[in-house]
Amino acid sequence: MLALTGLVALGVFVVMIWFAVRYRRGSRADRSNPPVNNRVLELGWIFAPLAVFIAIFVWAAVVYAGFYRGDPAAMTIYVVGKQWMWSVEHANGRREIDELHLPLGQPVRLVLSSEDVIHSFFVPAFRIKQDAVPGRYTGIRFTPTKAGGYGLHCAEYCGTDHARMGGRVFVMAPAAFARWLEQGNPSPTLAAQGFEVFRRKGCSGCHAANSAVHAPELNGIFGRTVHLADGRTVRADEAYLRDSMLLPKRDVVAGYEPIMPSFQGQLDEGEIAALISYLKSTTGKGS
Ligand code: HEC
Ligand SMILES: [Cu+2]
Repeated sequence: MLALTGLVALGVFVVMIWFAVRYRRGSRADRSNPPVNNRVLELGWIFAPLAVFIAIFVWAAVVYAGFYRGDPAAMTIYVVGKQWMWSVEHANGRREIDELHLPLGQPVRLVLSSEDVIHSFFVPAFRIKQDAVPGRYTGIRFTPTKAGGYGLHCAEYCGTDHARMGGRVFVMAPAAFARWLEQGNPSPTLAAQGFEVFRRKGCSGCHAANSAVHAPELNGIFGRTVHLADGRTVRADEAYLRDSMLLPKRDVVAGYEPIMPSFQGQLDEGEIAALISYLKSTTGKGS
């Protein structure tokens, strides 16, 4: 891109300066019979840039689509924005604030949410920027390709300390990352925390296999295709599972009564992430 735009700028300036000198007032240039029409030249300057711009568009669109494409090999990390910090939760239960450690060369997918207002997760060096929106999940996928420390910012004005909301992303060699992940981490895995929430909040009362209530079996739910009472089919991804807990009336599973209560306001973002991680673990698909 730099070479291309540099070349065009150079061409424009060379011709501009040359014309300015040659046709300056008082110069002896030949001004008789100036050409008024040159079809080849006109077609050229219409279609050459058009082709170049379309090629750049396709290139950019492929990169952009890659941010949102599913990738079974990607490691899922939950990121919650709140006034005014980023809180991060890894699958093994390790948490960090205003820092994000990543293994080199490993595809990662961030699942973003917000506790209050809209924030935007921005790592300029990675060219990634994704809004964290209250009430829903957003996600972005990328692969860190270079070890080092990089600036992390909030790119959506979110109140008094918006400018200070940020931190650093550290990309480490996989072995160093694995050590870091285990280091000083007394907490159980996210999935284990989710299992605990599942019992404590009474989900298991309805969803356990031996329950008297007619509720769907949730083992292996993640990634499954779900048929809904209104005829739609959806894929059970993070956003679907989240909505199933907070807005159960919206996507009622075919063959069941809409008796599940909403857990809106009763689960914080950490508990929701833990529950989803637990439901995923029953599929055997890891984090
Ligand atoms: C009162 C019983 C009850 C409780 C408590 C309950 N659920 Fe449900 N749940 C249901 C029923 C019935 C359905 C199916 C109808 C529907 O989709 O609303 C369902 C649907 C779901 C679905 C969608 C399942 C699918 O196959 O697509 C998920 C996910 C879910 N529940 C998770 C939970 C979680 C997590 C909790 C605890 C925070 C919980 N439920 C608590 C009864 C319950
Ligand atoms: Cu913010």
